[in-house]
Amino acid sequence: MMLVMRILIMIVKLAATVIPLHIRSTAMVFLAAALAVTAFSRASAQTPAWAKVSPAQEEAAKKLDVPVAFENSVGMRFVLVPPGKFMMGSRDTAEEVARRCAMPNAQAGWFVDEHPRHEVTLDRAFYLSIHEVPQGSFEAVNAPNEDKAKPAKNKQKPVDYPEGFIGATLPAMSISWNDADKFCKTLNALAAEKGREYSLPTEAQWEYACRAGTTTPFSFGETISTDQANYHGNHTYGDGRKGEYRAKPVPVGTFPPNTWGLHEMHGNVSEWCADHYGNYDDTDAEKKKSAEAGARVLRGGSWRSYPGACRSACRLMERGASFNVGFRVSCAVPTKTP
Ligand SMILES: [Ca+2]
Repeated sequence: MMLVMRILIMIVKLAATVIPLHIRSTAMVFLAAALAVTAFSRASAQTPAWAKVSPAQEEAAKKLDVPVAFENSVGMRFVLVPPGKFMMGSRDTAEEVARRCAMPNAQAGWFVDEHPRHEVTLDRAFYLSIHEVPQGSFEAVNAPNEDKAKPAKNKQKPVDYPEGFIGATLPAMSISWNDADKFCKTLNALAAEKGREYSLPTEAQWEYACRAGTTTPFSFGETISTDQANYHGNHTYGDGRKGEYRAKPVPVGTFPPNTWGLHEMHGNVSEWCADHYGNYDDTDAEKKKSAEAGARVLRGGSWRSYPGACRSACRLMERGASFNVGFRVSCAVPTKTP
C-alpha cells in the first residue's frame, strides 16, 4: 500500500514540474480519487459484511489497531465494543416498571435490584459475540469425536434438547453457569484460538453492550415488539402491542441487531454473566455472602419471558439451568507488547 502511495506522490511531483497547469489539475483529481479508493478498501477489508457496526466501533478499532470484528474457528462472530461510560440500572422507578409491565401480579419488589442507578466506566474495549452461542458452535467445541487425544475431562456432556429445540443455529440451552464457564475455558484451550482469551461477559459489560448507547428500557426504545425479539408476545410493556408467542427459541440472528451489531440481547435465551448476584449497593461482606450462596446473574429474558423481563436493566438471580437459559461470550482485546 505504501509503495502505491509513493508512486502516486512521485507522479504528482513530476506533474508539478513538467506538465502544463490544466493537466496538473487533472492529475490532482486523479490522486484524490485514488486516495479515497485506497482508504475505502482498507476499511472494507477490516469490516466483514456481516458486522453491522457503528462508526464509534470502527473508530475504537482504528485507535487500538485491532479488527472491528472477527469470526473464530468454530463460527462464532464477534464485534468490538468500544470503551466508555454508561448509567447502569433502570431509568424508571421499580413502581413505574411494574406499572408498565401491565400484569396483574407484577410488583415493584421484582425490580428493586435495578437500583440504585449508577455510572459505570469501562476503561477497556472488549469483543462480544454478536449471537447467543449456537448449538453448532457449542458442539464443535465439545464434540466427543474431535481430538480424542485430549483428556475427557475437557469435554462437556451433550444436552438432551426437546423436540423442536434442536438445530445448529438455535442457541445452546439448558446450560448451567458452570457449563458456560467451562465452554469458555475449553475454547481458550483450542489450538486454533491461541492468543485469544474468552470468558463470560461481566454484568456491566452485558448491560453496556445491550444498551449500545441508549438509556431507554430497550435498545430499540421505550417498548419492544415481537418483530424485534422472541418473548411471550401475549404480554406487553408500556405502550407496546401484543404479538406472536412462539413458545420456543429461534435461530440466532433472526432479529435485527442493536446499534452495535449485537443480536437477541433482548429475549430468545437468557444469558449468563460472570458475576455473582447481589445488590448494586451491597457492602463487601454482603457481596461475600452472595458469592458463597452461589447465585449468578442472568440477563435479557427469553422466549418465555414477559417483555418487562427482557429490558436492558432487568436482572435475574439463578442457580440452575433450563431450556430458556444460554449464554454469549466475550473476548479480551489483545494487549500489544511494544
Ligand atoms: Ca438473549
